[in-house]
Formats: sequence, structure tokens, C-alpha cells
Amino acid sequence: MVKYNPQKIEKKWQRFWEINKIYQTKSFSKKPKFYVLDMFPYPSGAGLHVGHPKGYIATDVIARMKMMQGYNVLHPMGWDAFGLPAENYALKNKIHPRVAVERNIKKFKKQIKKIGFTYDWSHEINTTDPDYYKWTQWIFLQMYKKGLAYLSEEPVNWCPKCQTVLANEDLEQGHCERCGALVERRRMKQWVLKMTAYAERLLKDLKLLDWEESIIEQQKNWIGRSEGAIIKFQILNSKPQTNSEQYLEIFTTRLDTIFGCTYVVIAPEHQILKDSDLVIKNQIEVKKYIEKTKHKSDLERTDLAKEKTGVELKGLKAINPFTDTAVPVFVADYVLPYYGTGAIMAVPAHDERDFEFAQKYNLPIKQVIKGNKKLESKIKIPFTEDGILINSGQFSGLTSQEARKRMIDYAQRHRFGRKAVFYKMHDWVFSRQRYWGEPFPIVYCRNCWEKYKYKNKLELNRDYTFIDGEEYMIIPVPEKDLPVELPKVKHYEPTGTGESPLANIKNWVWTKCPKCGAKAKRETNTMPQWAGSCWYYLRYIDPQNNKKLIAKSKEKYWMPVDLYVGGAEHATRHLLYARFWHKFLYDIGVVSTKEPFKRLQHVGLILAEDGRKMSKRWGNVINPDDVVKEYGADALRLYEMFMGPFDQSVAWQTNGLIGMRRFLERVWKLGLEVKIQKPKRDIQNRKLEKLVHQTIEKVTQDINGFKFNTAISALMILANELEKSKQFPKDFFEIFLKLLSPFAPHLTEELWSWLGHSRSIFQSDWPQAKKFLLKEDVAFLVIQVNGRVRDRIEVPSGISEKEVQKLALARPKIQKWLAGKEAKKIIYIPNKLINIVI
Ligand code: ANZ
Ligand code: ZN
Repeated sequence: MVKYNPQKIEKKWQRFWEINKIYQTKSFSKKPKFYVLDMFPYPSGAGLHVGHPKGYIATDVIARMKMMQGYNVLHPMGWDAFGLPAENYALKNKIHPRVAVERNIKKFKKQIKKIGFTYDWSHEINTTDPDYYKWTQWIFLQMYKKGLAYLSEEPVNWCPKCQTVLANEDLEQGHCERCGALVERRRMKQWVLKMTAYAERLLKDLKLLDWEESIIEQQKNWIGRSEGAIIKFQILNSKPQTNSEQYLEIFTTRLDTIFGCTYVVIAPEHQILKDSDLVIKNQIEVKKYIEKTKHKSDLERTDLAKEKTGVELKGLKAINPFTDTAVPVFVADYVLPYYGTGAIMAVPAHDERDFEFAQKYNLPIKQVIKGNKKLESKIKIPFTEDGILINSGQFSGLTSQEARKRMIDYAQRHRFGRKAVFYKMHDWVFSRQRYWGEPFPIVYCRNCWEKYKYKNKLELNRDYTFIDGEEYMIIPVPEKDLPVELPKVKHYEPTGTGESPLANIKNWVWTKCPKCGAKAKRETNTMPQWAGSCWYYLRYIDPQNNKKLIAKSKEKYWMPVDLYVGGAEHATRHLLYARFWHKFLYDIGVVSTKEPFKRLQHVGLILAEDGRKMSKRWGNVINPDDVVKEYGADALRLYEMFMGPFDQSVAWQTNGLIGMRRFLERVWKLGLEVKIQKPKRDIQNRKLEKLVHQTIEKVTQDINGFKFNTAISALMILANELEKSKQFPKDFFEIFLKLLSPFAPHLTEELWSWLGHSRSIFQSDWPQAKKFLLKEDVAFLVIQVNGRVRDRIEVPSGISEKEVQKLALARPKIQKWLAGKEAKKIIYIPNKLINIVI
């Protein structure tokens, strides 16, 4: 007897698939298309652990089923290889990032190939390949041309250890997400992408998506839309020397509480503090306070649990335009400078932070909202929900909602307020002071400034910048000169001055101005790690195109991505960035769909056997290579899909893996036996046929619904029944193999060939369930009267004796035979007969 030897057959079939190009995608086809995408990995030095392939196996299972269902499937893989992780790895191991990345990709690819995926490697992409990032730069250029990329001197998060600027999204509780260092604030000139211009569409178009609710919710939270009002408070200064009136604008989402405003707060960074006309009596104290808050992170500042601090601006008052009363003005760091207007009206009776602050500084607390009685008695001040207005003049008695409407009208009529919408989302700070990223296709030219400075001053406004105090024109590199390649260098350590290592490479930095030919200076920052992943799903479709980012016809055929699968960890930001770029590409006519990813499914983590995250640090990492070597790729695939609900975290268990291996061995044995069995159709097999078709239905639905574990259970049940029923038709077994093939492609391919097929099982058709066999089980009963058959009846097989009696006695034929006589006795043999004795 031939023993199941996965090591042997897996290599064999992987070669067969490769040689026969079974998984090669056709660019066009009459078939319907199915584009299934994995979030591509960044090739770290550590290689894959068994958690990585979980998502890839799932997409592979679906890709295989779709292929067999007659779809033209695109299932590509590539490498997200720019960015800090790759650079840090290279720094640590003292090798050039390019070398490290190449080495790591090789390693990843080798590991991935062992698992037997359907990836069409002719579509492979690598974000660090100049032919790829040429187009990343091209998209940036288009954004620049449309005014969506701009230079801005802004407070940025500076990581002193990584020596680079970080986006707000790169922070974890005020610390650098990568190295853990406390992040400082610095003002630096940065390229920024105007993502806020797309905020409304990024929010609205979520409706078009077939995504999990929790992920939609995360997107909404990131965008963070707040609808409210901006209200002008007049400033009263103790020494009003100027004639012009001064105003402070506050942003509130709770205009209905304005009669309860007892003071006003501005952020320490607020512009008004720089106004020389303002006379603040306690200037020194205020300056000291502002200095102290400089290094705090946003989170520290706004955290509810942290103690609130602040200083009153003595000599100033603000007038509440609704009540005409003067209230004190504070500077406090719980108000952030770049949200809303950087100033708030404080309502301690109905806002927690204001309440805490008011208690600490002994400020009045005035209730203006009355809640539901029951609710209010339970909750102590502050009452932060909507309710009924009290102590609010003409607005008293209204509900919060109604009051907000009327009050904004009132404010608009009297010209001291207006509606306003703000987003938590900011424009995207897009420069990094590192080596290993896409160079910006931008040059700065002093000569062009000299030449053009007197023309079109207004138009020039956004097209020039200062470098070391001198004006330079911003010159986009012409498209024909792309890519701007990263120079090959020996040293790529950060400079520590805040400049990128590229700034040290003088013969790269100094170049010819593409416009005037004079000596000009290159931008030396690079793009952030997220850039390349913003549009990679498009390049997979047309990876070799050297004329365009993507051919129109191909884009039309393949987009949108039908199914996108990946981890939840960084997904929110990546999805937001990619959706933003996609919408921009839609606006300039490069893509034809509003959204890139139709359906999205997130992958639950695989934890180590000890329940912790798999990590080198804990020494609990399991390498898929070892699993494949010992148990086979099919066992690994089957096990990862069987571990539990797909989107949940589950701990690895070697026992479970062994269970899967045993199951495959049983299937192997079945395959050996079926060869000598002759097809035989009889009553015995009718029940089995029913199960076969129910399994087709279940497995098909479960694969589509990401319920791989229950699909596998159904296959195990069917295998049991096949084993039990020693003789069954060959086609039952073929169906079984097809259903199992997406999970265990190597083993099923082998057994399929034994049955005499010369083409791959993946070129066969996915089985279709006979609908009439899916119905619930029914039993045919014979009804006897005094032992003689008088009628027949179909009943559900699980029916109770009482119900059968009722049904049988009610039959007209039987009633005729009973002729009004009472039944003496009724004998019932389930699923067979019922005998009425009279
Ligand atoms: C008065 C008020 C009364 C407020 C009340 C809330 C409750 P979201 O939903 O996050 O947009 N706020 C406005 N700008 C701020 C800033 N720059 N820094 C810190 N806080 C700021 O929250 C909007 C609310 O947050 C605004 O509404 C304002 O406080 C505060 F019972 O105004 B509210
Ligand atoms: Zn020039």
C-alpha cells in the first residue's frame, strides 16, 4: 500500500502547476472576473510565521473555488518594502536596505511557495522597484498639480530616536509606534497631502461598501466628522487702545448649552496670544505656562484621567453673545490648537473636562439642560446628554436638538455665528527624513525665482518656498524624467539634523533645473511607508506597463477588487489612505470606480500555543517551513482554516494540526480503495447521494461566507459516510475531492489523477448541488387497517407518533375503512408503517 507522503506529492504538484501555468491569469476573458487580494507583507528579516499565511490561505481557498466555478481569477502577491521597518533592520544588521530587502523577499517567497498558493507570479510587484515607484511619484505630481500636495511649515511629531517626523497616526499614546521614544513637537517644513478635501466623500461612500460593520465604524471614527457652530465672542480688554473690536471664535457641538458657558478657554498655541495689542496683566505667568505645555502629547492633554491645568488671562473678558455677560478667559492645554478654532466655550455643568477644570479653579457651574428625571437623579453633574433646556431665556423648554437649530438661526441672523463642520482627520504629513523611501519628484530653483518672481505673484504663491531664508521656485520634475531614483549610497544613517541622509549626497542633491537648466536643489525628504500601498492593487493588474500606471481597458475589466483580506492592525489607516488616493485617481480619470475594495474581510490573529502573540521576544514563534516539513502544506492549510471562526484570534495547537494530518491520511486511504470499487447505484446510496449534495451546498456557502471551519466539518462528515458505505459510485468521491481541493490542493490533485484524469482538478468544474436533494429528510409511510395496506403518506422523518396517528386517521381513504369505528390499537414503526387495528 502506498503511504501518504506529502513531502513528495506536494513538490510534484507544485511543479506541475508551475510548468502548466495553471494559475496564470488572462488579462481579458469572456469569463466573469474575480479579483481577490491579500494585504501584501513587508518583507521583514524574521520571515513568515504561521500567522501570516492565514489570510493568504483563505484567499487561496476562495480563488480556487472561483476558478472552478468558471471565473477568471486574479490572485497576486507582492512586497511593501519601503519604510522604517526595512530601514531599521538594515541599520541594525549593517547592510544596505536594498540588499536586505532583496534577501528578505527571496526568503518570504520561498516560504510562501511551499504552501501551494495560486499566486500568479507574473503579476508580482515590489514598491521599491524604480519601475513601480515611478508611478507613486507620478501620482504625487498629479496631486501637486491639482493643489492637493503642498509645502507647509507645521508643528510635527518628531521622534528623537528614529530622527524623523511622524504622522499623528504613527503615534501610540504620544510615543513613537516603532521605537517607543517620547515624541517631541517641532516646526518643520513638510510636504502635506490635502486629505481633508476628501473627508466628506470618504465618509459618504462608506455606504457603497460591503465591509464589516466594525471596520466601517473605525473609518468613521478616523474621519471624525463633527457638526456644530462657530460663535464669535467679543474680547474686552482692560486697556482697549485700539479702535477695532477683537473677537474670539469658539467651536461647539453643543450650542444648546451656551447659556451655561461660564468661561472661555483657548489653546496655548492660539494666535490671539501673539497679538501685541492684547494687554495681559499676568504675562509672565502665562508665558511660563505655555512653555510648560510644549512637550505634552495630544493624548496627555486631552486624557480625561489626567489633571487639567490652565491659567487665567488677567485683564481679559469675553462676551457671550447670547447672554451679553462677560466671562473670564483661560489658556489651558486641554484645548488643542488644530481642532475646530482652537478655542472653546466652557460649560462645566454639561461637559466633563470643563467640570473638572471649573471645580479646580472655583469657577461657576450653571445648569441649563434638564435630563430625563430618572436619568438625572442617577447621574451626578455633569449631565452630558441631550435634554430639555432650562435657564436659557427664550430657548428654555426646547429639546436640545430643536434648540441647536433655532440658536444657530438666531446666531446667523445676528451675525455672530455660523454652522461649521470639522474633522478629526488632518491633512496627511507626507515627508519623512529618511533614506529608504520614494524620493519626491521635486526640485527647488533659485534662478527660476529670479526670473519669474515679478510675474503672476498671486499664482506663484503656492509655487515657491524659502530655503535658508531665500526664495526658490518649486519645480516639479517632468513626467518624462521619472522615476527620480534613489541614489545608491554607502551611508544612509539619519543625519540627526532633521534632514534626510539624502541631503549629504551632494552630487545627487544638486541637479539641473528641468525648467531653466540652472543649478537647482532636489527635495531630500522621502515619502512615508504608506505611499506605495496606496495604489498597489492597481499595478498588479498591469505590472509591466511602462507607458501608463494602468491600461484603461484592463482597469475597466478588473476593478474593483472583489475581495480584500488582511489583518486589522494597521488596516484603518491603510484603507483610509488607499481610498483617498483612489478617489483622487477617479477624479483625474485613471480609475473608473469610486471605491477600490468592494468586500473586505479581516483576519483574526494566530496566537502562540501559550496564548501570547507570536514574537521573537517570547520565543514562541512557529515557522511554517517546519510545519510543512513535518505535516505537509495541506495539513497546515486545512488546520489554519479549521482553527475557529476566521475573524477571531485563536491559539495554535499542534494537536489540532495532527488531527488534520490524520484526516488527510484517511482521505488518502479512501482514494486507494475507490479505485477498485465499481460504480453502483442502489437504494443504499440514495441516502449518501443526498448527503453528497447537501455537502456541496454547505461547503459552497461556507467558503463564500468565510466559515471555513464548518465547511471542513461537513467534509469530515461526508468522509465518514463514504468510509462506512464500502461501495459507492466513483462520482461521489470525485465530488468529495473537488470540495476538498481548495483546502488540500496537493492531495486532492494526486487522488484526482489516480481516477484517470490528466488535467488538473482545478480545471474541472465546481460541483452543483441538485436542489431537490437538499430538502429536509422525508419518510414514506404505509398505512394499514387491520394489517392490510390501504394508503401511503409522506411525512417529515422526525415526526412524533401522535402526529402520525392524527395524520393517518384524517386521511379520507382510511376514514372510509374505519367507517366510524374506534381504533382499538395503533401500531407504529417509525419511517415504515402505521397499522390501525379495529
Ligand atoms: C461646548 C460644550 C458643551 C461642548 C457641552 C461639549 C459639551 P467633538 O465631538 O470631538 O467634535 N472642543 C472644540 N474644539 C476643541 C479643541 N480645539 N480642543 C478641545 N476641545 C474642543 O467635540 C466638540 C466639542 O469639544 C466642542 O463642543 C467643544 O466643547 C470641544 F456640554 O462646546 B463643546
Ligand atoms: Zn530653474
